[in-house]
Amino acid sequence: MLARAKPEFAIPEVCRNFVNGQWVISSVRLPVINPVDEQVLTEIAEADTGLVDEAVRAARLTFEQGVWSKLGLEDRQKVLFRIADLIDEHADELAWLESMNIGSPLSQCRGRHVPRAAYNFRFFAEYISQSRSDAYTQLENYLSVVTREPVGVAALIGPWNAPIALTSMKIAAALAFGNSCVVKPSEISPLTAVRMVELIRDSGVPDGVVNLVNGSGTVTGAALASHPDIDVLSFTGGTTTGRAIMSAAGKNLTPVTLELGGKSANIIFDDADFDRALDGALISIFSNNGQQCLAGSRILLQEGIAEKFMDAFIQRTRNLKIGDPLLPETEVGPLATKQHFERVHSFVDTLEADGCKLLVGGKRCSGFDKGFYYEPTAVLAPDNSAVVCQEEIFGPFAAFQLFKTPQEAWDIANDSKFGLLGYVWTSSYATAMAAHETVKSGVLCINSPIIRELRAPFGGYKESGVGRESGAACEAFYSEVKTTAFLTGDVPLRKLGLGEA
Ligand code: TXE
Repeated sequence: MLARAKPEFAIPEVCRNFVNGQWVISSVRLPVINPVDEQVLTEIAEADTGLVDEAVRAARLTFEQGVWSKLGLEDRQKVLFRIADLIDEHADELAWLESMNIGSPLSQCRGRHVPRAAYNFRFFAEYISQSRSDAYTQLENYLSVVTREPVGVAALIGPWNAPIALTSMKIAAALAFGNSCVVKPSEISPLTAVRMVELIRDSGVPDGVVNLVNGSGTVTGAALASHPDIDVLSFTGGTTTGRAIMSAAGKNLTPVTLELGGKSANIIFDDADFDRALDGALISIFSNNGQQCLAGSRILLQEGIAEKFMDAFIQRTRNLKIGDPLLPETEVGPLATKQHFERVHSFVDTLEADGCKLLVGGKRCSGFDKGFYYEPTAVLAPDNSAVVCQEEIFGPFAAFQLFKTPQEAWDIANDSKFGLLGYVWTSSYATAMAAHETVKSGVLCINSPIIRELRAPFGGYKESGVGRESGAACEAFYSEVKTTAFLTGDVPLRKLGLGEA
């Protein structure tokens, strides 16, 4: 067996708040639990309404002073590239912190999540150098110029399932377009956000431009979402929380983007490349311990390959290496929290009433005294009305269904309150085109697991979200557009008030 990564990096005794360039503690402490041994890993010092207000005021002040918002483009780019470089330099540490905190395999944190965080900063640094403005000359005697300005103060509320990859996207975009921000990581997973904010400070972002507040959703998150001096709010998390945040922000007419849950269909046709589709299905449901919004959690199989596919899938699922996420060979680690473990397991209770057959898993992993280890699970559902086909489980839990015709597959795929991703595996160009025209999801992958192209919008239809994230979508969200009309010719004006009284 390969050696467990040494605990060679430090975990802070308490995760503090970063407000106006100062690390600030508070008396209310919340524990952060290690999902492997269920012990307290560290604590967060919760920011109350007053501290959230201070953070917003610091962001506002720096924004108005222009220390970042008016910095020249090349200087801003240099800082963003420096952040990316620092993330790369500290990649081992960041991956270790992430893995310790949420239980995702270290190999996945180091191989995908942390490099993605660095790439987010590089991508937006490069993107802003290509920004363009529009000018309209069609109206005689006028030149109308459209320019973009930073919008102001951005509230960035992050999730726990892939904190560094997802929260860095928000910070990178907000900063790139010249904004100040207040970041609130999930109370479950603050470690990489705290470390990343230190690196952001070290890279030369002026004090007060990036602030961080730790705490629960109901105290810190709610104070931030309802703050009247926030200009935009970007959130990734659950649909129920998304509704609460949008309502709170709506009272102040604060625009929001919401990246919410999913119940994505992974549709596999008889003519698919069997081995690739099998690899893709396993990756889509078991990566990141199944805790990902983009999971292909409904696997729809055409009848001709269904039996062979399920057999192979079950076999590979049984072979998955479950264990300590710091071990290099681990493919599936523990779920992030006890509460989440219980929620995932609760779906097993729905199977009998819905006529579903448990194929593999469905229980706590044996062989672990401690830790939120859940057996990778697959069930066969008789139809799409089963609870496990409708609700986002957000764990290593796949629900198979069978179909005969492409139309049946599209109907099942679209029979969902969500619409984040779709996956289709086929060798038929016509079937791929039909999927493109029919599947109602914000992103569709043909013959591939998720590929996140940052230039292209990411986000969902229906209850999977509001708005999109990408270069252009973030530019639109994190900036205000201004149209300035210049008079260029001789235009006589109507003369009011010259008539007889
Ligand atoms: O996340 P929440 P939870 C889904 C998944 C999961 C479910 C619930 O199905 O089981 O959501 O997860 C902050 N005002 N996803 O409850 O509540 C909170 O502190 C302001 C999908 O753990 O959505 C945290 O920082 N903020 C997903 C953030 O919101 C509030 C990722 C996310 O927490 C708040 C995670 C409030 N009233 C879960 N309440 C994805 N889309 O990838 C909470 N928060």
